[in-house]
Amino acid sequence: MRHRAASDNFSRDVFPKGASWSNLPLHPISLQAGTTAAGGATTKRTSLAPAEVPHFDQARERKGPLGYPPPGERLRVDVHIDPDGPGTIAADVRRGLSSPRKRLPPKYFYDDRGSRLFDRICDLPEYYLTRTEQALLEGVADEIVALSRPRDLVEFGSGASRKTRLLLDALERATNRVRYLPIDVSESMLRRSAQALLADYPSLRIHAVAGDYERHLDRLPNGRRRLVAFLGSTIGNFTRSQAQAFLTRVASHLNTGDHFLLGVDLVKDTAVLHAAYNDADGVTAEFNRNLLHVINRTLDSDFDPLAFDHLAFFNAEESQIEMHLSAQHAHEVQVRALALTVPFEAGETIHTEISRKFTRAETEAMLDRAGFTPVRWYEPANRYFALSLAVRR
Ligand code: SAH
Ligand code: AVI
Repeated sequence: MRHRAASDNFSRDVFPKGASWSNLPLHPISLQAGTTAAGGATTKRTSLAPAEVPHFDQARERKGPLGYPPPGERLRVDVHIDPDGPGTIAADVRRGLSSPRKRLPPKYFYDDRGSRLFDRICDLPEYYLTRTEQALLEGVADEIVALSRPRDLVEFGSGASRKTRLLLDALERATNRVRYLPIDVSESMLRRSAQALLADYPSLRIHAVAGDYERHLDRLPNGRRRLVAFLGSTIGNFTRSQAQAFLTRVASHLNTGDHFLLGVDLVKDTAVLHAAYNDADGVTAEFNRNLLHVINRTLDSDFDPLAFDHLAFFNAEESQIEMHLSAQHAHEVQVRALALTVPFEAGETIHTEISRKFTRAETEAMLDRAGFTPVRWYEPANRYFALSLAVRR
């Protein structure tokens, strides 16, 4: 089979040729995505209890030309996104924009356009995180596979599943066949990435979950030896207490001996951090403003995203990059779906994201408190980024 070289630029496949952040289409938000799965894959919109979720092993297989079932039969997508349910965009926006210090949760960056913008960020020269983690993983994926020997590879916030490929390649080298279980709030990116993986890995089976990993962990089918990957330092987008609670919840869904692979961005020179979140091409600024496009479309509001400046700086006390959107002038925004008027003073900000930067001691203590025993710590010579492999006690 064809192995995609680690240096291959996967984003070229995901991000259309000739596109730039300024001409990316504003597609309908994935929270209201359609009902048809590409490639004939099974789509379930209903919530299934774990016990009801059939495993692929039980499915009848029709062999494709390579002796494997065709891609459509190797993909299942469960959709657990309910735009009207609790903890969703309407409730979060009402709470966040009514608060004296306005804030919005970062998970709403990732409609289709936001996911593509993030994928673009991953290739920016200033955004060292992706390429550092990728290079690290290239060197250690075989050892991670040997230590964890998974039957299921679970991934939280899988996005374009770029780095996943390094794990899948290592699994193939070890003739360790797995089922891949990505969970991501961006249904369109989840489907696009799954299709690309199915094409490149003819024996891979994917059971994707479009949902919120803060709310839908119980929707992941269970019962097999797992390697759970949470890459890209996405854990840094949680506050300290949210991260601890999340890891504890993850551990409670795992069995003794299951492994957890966590990517964390490390504390470093402020200028390097600052550049990573203030790139010269303004892609991060557009990613930040995309949140307002998402709210406009989803909640019928009239934000002018260009009336807000992108602000990103390192808060050393909290060891976190903070992203804000700062109103250029005093004005009011109507959020019609919520019958809400939101006043802004000139210079008033909406806090859109934190991106915490970690140390080894902090990361391992956090994993330990959650019920994991750290088994390996991998970091490159420049100590920009680390991978922590831990096992559920
Ligand atoms: N893991 C990839 C992508 C990181 S970007 C990488 O390392 O490059 C963060 C990803 O997490 C996005 O794909 C976003 O859609 C997803 N995400 C953010 N919040 C989420 C949530 N609450 N539940 C599920 N997915 C979420
Ligand atoms: C997904 N997450 C880890 C990214 C980060 O670095 O915090 C999101 C991002 N925000 C701005 N640039 C990238």
